[in-house]
Amino acid sequence: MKTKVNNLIPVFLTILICSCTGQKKQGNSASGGGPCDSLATAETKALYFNLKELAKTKVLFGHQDDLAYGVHWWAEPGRSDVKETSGSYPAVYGWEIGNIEGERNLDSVSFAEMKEWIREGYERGGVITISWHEHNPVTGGSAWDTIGRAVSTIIPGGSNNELWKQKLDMVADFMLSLKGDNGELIPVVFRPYHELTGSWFWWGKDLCTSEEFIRLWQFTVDYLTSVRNVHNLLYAFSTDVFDSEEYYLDRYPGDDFVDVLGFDDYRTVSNPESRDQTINELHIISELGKKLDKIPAWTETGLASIPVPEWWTATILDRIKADSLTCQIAWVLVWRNARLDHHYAPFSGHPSAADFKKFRDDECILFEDELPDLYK
Ligand code: BMA
Repeated sequence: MKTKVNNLIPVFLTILICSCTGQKKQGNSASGGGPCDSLATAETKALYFNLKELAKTKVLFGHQDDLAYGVHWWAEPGRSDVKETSGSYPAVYGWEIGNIEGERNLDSVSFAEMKEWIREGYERGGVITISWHEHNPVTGGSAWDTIGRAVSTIIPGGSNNELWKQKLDMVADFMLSLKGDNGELIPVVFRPYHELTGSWFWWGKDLCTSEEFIRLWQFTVDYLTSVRNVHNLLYAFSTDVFDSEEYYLDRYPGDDFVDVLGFDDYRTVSNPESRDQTINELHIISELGKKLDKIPAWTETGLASIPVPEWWTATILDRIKADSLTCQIAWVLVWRNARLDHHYAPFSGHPSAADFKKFRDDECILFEDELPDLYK
């Protein structure tokens, strides 16, 4: 009798844990090679399959906040520093929803205008990806405020879990408000809790355990898909610089919770001597993409203010085209054109503009005007 009861305890505990944590998910299943949200909308599924396929031969170029402002302008309809120097809008538009509780994001971009720009870019065939530099939920400080071991407080069972659900509700409302001209939900590659291998954000490596990070990620995906029925998202996991598969996967939340394997790297592209390190990252991410059947992507990079006129072909293109594996990433995105001392794409008259045009003309690189229909 004792033995029998003992045998039942693990089963009972598993059921109890799963029902309390919501780990028994309806919506998430990576089976069949589709997105981890098995209820993803038709357009979201199409985007997933098209990006995975395109990654084998082409690399999409992306730019953060491209339509919102440039180095010398703010919120002017139709403008884009990338278009004004290359002739096309970027293929991927990065947006940011930190300060989701406000009217403007942490970089002062109005959420109402952002929704319009997202619709505009999507209607032209571009890809939308959204990052989330959310405030520290313990202190109310910025994403860079690492006080308070915040992750442990917002996961289920933590004192701020309800608060975090409210934030996720705001994220859900925002995502569900993104509609194309025909009323369909606009697919978004959502990239929360990025650069998790560094310790500069409150969700970073030294500020939570692996278990806590993974729990936060899984909770986020479960809450958005199963509780809020958000089905227009692909989920991008992105580390900072890395040098091995083991290091990259240390806090990987699992195949059922991730669609895009991303990494941010500003460091190795700033120095010609780090060429091999960038190439190593591209090899690992492309191989992992195949192994785990996910979309590999270079989710953030850039050289601040691009002081090297040939940086586009001599560094980025050179590394992406180093061999047949390095070019097998779905996209590469450079950061925002905030001001003269903080911009990552050229503007009219920029010393790197001519080289940027060469980069844009390479057969491997796709800008928006060269994109196939990604949503069918
Ligand atoms: C950082 C900088 C900050 C900005 C943040 C979120 O890399 O550009 O100025 O607030 O990204 O966009």
